[in-house]
Amino acid sequence: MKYRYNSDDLSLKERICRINGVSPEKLDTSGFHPDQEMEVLKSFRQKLLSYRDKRFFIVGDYDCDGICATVIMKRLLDWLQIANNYYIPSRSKDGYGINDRIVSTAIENGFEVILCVDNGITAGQQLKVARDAGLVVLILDHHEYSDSPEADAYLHPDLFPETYSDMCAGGLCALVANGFRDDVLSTIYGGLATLADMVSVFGYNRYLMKEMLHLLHEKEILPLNYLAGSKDIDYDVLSYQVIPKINAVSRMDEKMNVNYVVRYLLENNSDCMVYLNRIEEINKSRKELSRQMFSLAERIMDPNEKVIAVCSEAFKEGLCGLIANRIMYEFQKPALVFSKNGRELKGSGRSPTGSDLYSYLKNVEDLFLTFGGHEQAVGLSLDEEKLPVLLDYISKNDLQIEEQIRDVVLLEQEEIDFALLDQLEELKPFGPDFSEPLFGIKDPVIVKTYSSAGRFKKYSLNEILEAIDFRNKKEKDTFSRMIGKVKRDDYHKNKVSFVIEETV
Ligand SMILES: [Mn+2]
Repeated sequence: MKYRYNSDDLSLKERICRINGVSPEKLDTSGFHPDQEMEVLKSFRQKLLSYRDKRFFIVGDYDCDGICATVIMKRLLDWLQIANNYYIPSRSKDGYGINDRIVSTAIENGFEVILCVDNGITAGQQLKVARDAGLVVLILDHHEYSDSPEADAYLHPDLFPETYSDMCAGGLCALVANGFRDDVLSTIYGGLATLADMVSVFGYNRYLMKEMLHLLHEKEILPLNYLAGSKDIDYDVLSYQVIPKINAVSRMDEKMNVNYVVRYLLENNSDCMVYLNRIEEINKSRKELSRQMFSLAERIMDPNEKVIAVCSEAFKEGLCGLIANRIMYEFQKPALVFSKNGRELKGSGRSPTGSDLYSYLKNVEDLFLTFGGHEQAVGLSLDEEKLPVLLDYISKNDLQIEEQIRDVVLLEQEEIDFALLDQLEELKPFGPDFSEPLFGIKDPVIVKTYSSAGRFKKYSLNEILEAIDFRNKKEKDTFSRMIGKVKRDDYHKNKVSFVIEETV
């Protein structure tokens, strides 16, 4: 990793915008109004209303986006007094998206409309069966598609003007739902889905996320407040505490049916406590299992390979992506992690910015039973007898990784204070197209050092500033530069944290 130090005289906002290559005006969300109307949106709503006497079956997705989208549409249909039920497929038993079994269940149970949220746009085959059987199909989806969708009506962000073009399913659903009436929970869950789904943080997405946080500061939304625990809700608490808990359930779905998470979020009163304890427990075991899987991966992998590939019967399918991500992050290399069930291996791959794992594996696509994804993340499955061929390909063919240059906002340690924290808060949310800035401290002066055996090292720099290093590296404690992120300290309100990523 290379760093480029930026110490020009602009304001923090201007510096961070320049580093990200965006103009400061893009951060302004005042141009958005909930009552703003688009024709495609209006006609979708009319279409939906025209089926109001029919029985709806919402089919969602098991990640945070799909769950929030399901919650929003369930609330809307209830409010419109449309008879409805919902189903979120099981990650391990059904896999992603609507399938033949779900379609037959809908038909057998007398549903008349299938409403797919966060899936369906590429499920032409399955949905054709439903339409041939006389059901109406509606789709709210944001995934890429090439064939015209099999639906009586659909909405996809590519039908919208540019400022709405990279919305997730939860955001789409909030847009549809809030056109009927203003609903605080729909805005909140739309914003939460947007934060979770790693889509653009500009345009309507930004408006929605800022509205969400504003509403969460004004109102008590028990299911989310409980998941945040004792912490004050901000974007980081949502991204690193709340969303992972919501996502944990489908990863461990032998312990709890993911449909209960929809119920949990719908239940905006203390009754939701019943599910809360289970979600918390599942998240704990998800963390523990991830730790075990990672240390097993470390033991069986060859860290000298250019692309790290590991496979074990002990790996849990739903967690392979998380492990691949962690290997990639810690070893700065592309990683493939496979779980094994009978003869079938199911894997997830992650690779660093500046590389294209998708094209690299596309060359040997014939080896796979299923294969999909994009440059930095792939999902695939294969028969175990094909694994040696894949490993052979990996060992003989390099995956090019372009070295990244990361911009660093260079500051004196005295400049890192609560005022800076406030300025950063104003610029949030950060995301894939507006990344959280890296800061550099010039010649840090360390007043005191603490270390917590094997977990972290902490350096006290002045009365309010503490730098913390989780990297577990043995190095001397004198630095000419510390590079990292500036964070609020959740536990010590009178401190500002500097989370070290690199030291020079
Ligand atoms: Mn989604």
